[in-house]
Amino acid sequence: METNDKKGFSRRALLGATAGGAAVAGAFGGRLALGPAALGLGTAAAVTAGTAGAAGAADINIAPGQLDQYYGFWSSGQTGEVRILGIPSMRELMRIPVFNRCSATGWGQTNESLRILERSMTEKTRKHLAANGKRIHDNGDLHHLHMSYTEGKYDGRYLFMQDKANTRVARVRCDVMKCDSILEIPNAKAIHGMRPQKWPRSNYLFCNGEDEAPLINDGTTMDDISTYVNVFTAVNADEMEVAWQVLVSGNLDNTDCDYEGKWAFSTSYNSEMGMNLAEMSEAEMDHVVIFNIAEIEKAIEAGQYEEINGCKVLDGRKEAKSQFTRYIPIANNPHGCNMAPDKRHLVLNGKLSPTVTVLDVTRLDAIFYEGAELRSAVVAEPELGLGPLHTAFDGRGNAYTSTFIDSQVVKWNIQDAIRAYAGEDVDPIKQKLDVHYQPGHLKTTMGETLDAQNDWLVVLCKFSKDRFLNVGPLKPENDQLIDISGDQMVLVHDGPTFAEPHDAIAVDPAIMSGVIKSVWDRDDEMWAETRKQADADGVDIDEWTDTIIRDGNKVRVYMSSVAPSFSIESFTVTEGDEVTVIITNLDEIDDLTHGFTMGNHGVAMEIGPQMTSSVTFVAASPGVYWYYCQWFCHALHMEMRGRMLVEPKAA
Ligand code: K7E
Ligand code: CUA
Ligand code: CA
Repeated sequence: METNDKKGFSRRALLGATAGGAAVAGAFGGRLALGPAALGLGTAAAVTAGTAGAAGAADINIAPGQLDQYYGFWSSGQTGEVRILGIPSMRELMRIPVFNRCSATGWGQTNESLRILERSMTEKTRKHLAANGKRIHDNGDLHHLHMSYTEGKYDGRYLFMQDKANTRVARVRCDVMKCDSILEIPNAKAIHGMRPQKWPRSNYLFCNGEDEAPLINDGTTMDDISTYVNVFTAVNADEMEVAWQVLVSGNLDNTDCDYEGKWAFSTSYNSEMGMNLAEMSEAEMDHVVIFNIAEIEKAIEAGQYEEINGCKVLDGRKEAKSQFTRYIPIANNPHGCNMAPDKRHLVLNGKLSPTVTVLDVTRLDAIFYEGAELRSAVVAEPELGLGPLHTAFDGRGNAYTSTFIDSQVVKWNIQDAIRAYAGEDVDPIKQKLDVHYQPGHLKTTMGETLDAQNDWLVVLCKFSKDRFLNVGPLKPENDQLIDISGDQMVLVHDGPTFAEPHDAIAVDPAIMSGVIKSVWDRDDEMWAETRKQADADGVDIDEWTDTIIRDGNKVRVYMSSVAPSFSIESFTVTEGDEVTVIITNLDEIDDLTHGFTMGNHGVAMEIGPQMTSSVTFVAASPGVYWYYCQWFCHALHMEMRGRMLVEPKAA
């Protein structure tokens, strides 16, 4: 075992800097700012070349014009969007707005995006928003995203993601990389852990409700904590509707599922059902909940559920003694929940305990059906360091666990840990590598599929402190890239990111080729509703059009765009009119996106090649307002503009 202490100063001293280490920063700040080269790690090329037995992790230096080896899909926490990065360059390639409001694309403002955002909103949310003059929540807390699976492998159809802030899940279509569906989940509170089913395919999306509240949360009971529950939800991932829900004891944090379609697993840090920090960490042990999918489906089919707010709800709490769940005790306040690609081992990360617990999922049947002792599925419990949060896997039987408090990645071998637990004298720990600083999630390429690779590990560090030029009190996070191709992990890159990527996945571009489009199909369902309105108005939006429809105080302006002009140079409306501008971009060329911004109206949207977008707004006070294309499209892009003339209302 080897610890990569940086020469000349101690890692512990750096940890102290979290709390208030002005002195540490003063002493080492200048030196740290020099980066890995000054710390003796050498250049990226030298590092790769020098990695003993490198199995193929290539140079991280992706030259201009060269493509990355992997698509990295990043969550963004409280920013509420998805980001696409290239691995190993760690260059940001694109952002996909989901739960946030995007100024550039008009997400959260175009009619097409509002339909998706409003689609499944509960009545309660709709009323509350309306009372506040709003139509949608335009924030989200997007921790986790995963790709859809077919038989344990990524299939390139969808990305799924959750919103802890407003209890939602969403789906992004991989062909156009746009969100196509959002579901607010009734009964549950604060969707945190979320995973698509891996086998036989992602029929379900498993969603953890993290926060406890009365099941009928209408104010009739609030102080009586005995009425509080947490809810585990399976969403039908094709329809984006709730399939069923299971009430659980304790709360739910992270979730994963197996490679046979039998089980889902959720860690719970609040088995105590505490309402404050002290109460939530009071017990010696919390638990991981095992959900028995077949038994749950059987009961749903047999109609043994209660229907609550339109959802089929089963009681899987401890006292119900059902076959839906088992509660396996594990060390207090666990966090990450990660299924290994060996199809057999589930790793539960200790957080408050220096250990991770390894379950053998082939032993779960005995617990459900033969009365085997709950902890009989535990096959290893290696002690890795302080604050283990998440674990990633390579294709060689190794696991990589982030230790938040130690600021390290611990590489350990699953079989060795099992042997050690059985009493053999082996050290499962292969290496501890310092990362900077306080890592949360970490991901190997393809590591949450049966195709786990042995080249790169991305570590999402919550703190960057002194790693970058100072940008003020709010610092970026630091996503570090580690070459894992050799026997030893080697840190090769720092990647600053804006708040707050929790999680990431890395996907082989071969899965995406033939999936991702460069130009929209004209019959895309994204604007199916808009097309219906156009048909009703007798407008052919597939052809060049400059039609204005007046319908009382509603005005619909149908335009086309071909660089560098809109089909309509000016149009006239009346103050207070509800104006809808519908634009079809007839350009068919790769990368030729137009935009529409209406001056002084807070309106802007993206119109990609062959795309139709529409936006509705109220015409402001009388006067001349220019609209323009805000996506640089042509040498005469600045000239791509026109006027909206707003006439005063007749007295
Ligand atoms: Cu940040 Cu996956 Cu919400 Cu751990 S969770 S770090
Ligand atoms: Cu069209 Cu700029
Ligand atoms: Ca606890």
